[in-house]
Amino acid sequence: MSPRKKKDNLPLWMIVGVITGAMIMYLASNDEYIFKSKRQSPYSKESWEEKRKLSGLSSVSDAGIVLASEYEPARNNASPNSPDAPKQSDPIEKSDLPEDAILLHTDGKKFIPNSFKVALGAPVTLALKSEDETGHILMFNDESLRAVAIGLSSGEMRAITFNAPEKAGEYAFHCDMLGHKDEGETGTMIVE
Ligand SMILES: [Cu+2]
Repeated sequence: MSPRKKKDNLPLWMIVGVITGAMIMYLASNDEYIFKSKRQSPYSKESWEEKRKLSGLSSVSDAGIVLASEYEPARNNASPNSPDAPKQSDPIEKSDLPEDAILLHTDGKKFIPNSFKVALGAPVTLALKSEDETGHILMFNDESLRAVAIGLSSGEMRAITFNAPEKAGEYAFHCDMLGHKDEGETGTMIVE
C-alpha cells in the first residue's frame, strides 16, 4: 500500500463525511422525526375533548362512559334535551367529527346509509347531515333510547355521543318530521 494511494482515497471519505453530517443536521432540524416516533392522531384525547366542548357534545370518561355532568353518566332513556340526556351538538363540520364517527345523511326523506353497526355498550358518535331542502329529526323507536335524538335544519350537520345499548339486537329509528317516516325515512342500528 503506497502512501500516494492512501492520499488519493482521502477526498472520498471527506465526501461521505459531509453527506452524513448533512443528513444528521437535516434530521435534527426535523424535530418531528426526532421527538415523535409515531405520527400523532389529529384526535388525541385532549384535542378531541376540547372539540367536544366547543361543539357542545357530551364528554366521555376514560372508561368510555358518556357523561351528563362531571360525575354523572348520561342516560339514554332520559327526557330528550334534559340535563341527564346525552347532548346533541351545535351545527358542526365533518372535520369536527372523530375518525370513528358514524355519519348518515338525508336525501329526499331517506337516511343514507339506513343501517349501521355498533358494539355493545361502546361510546358512539352518530352524526346526521341534511343534504336536502328540509329539516329532519332522527329518533329511535325504543323508549330506552328516547334521549338519543338529532334534530336539524336543512343543510345542517349535528351529532350526538351516547353509549350503545348493553343488549344486542336491532334498534329501529325514524325521522319524526311529519310525513317523513311514512315516506320511508327509517333505519336500523345493529348492536352486537
Ligand atoms: Cu326527515
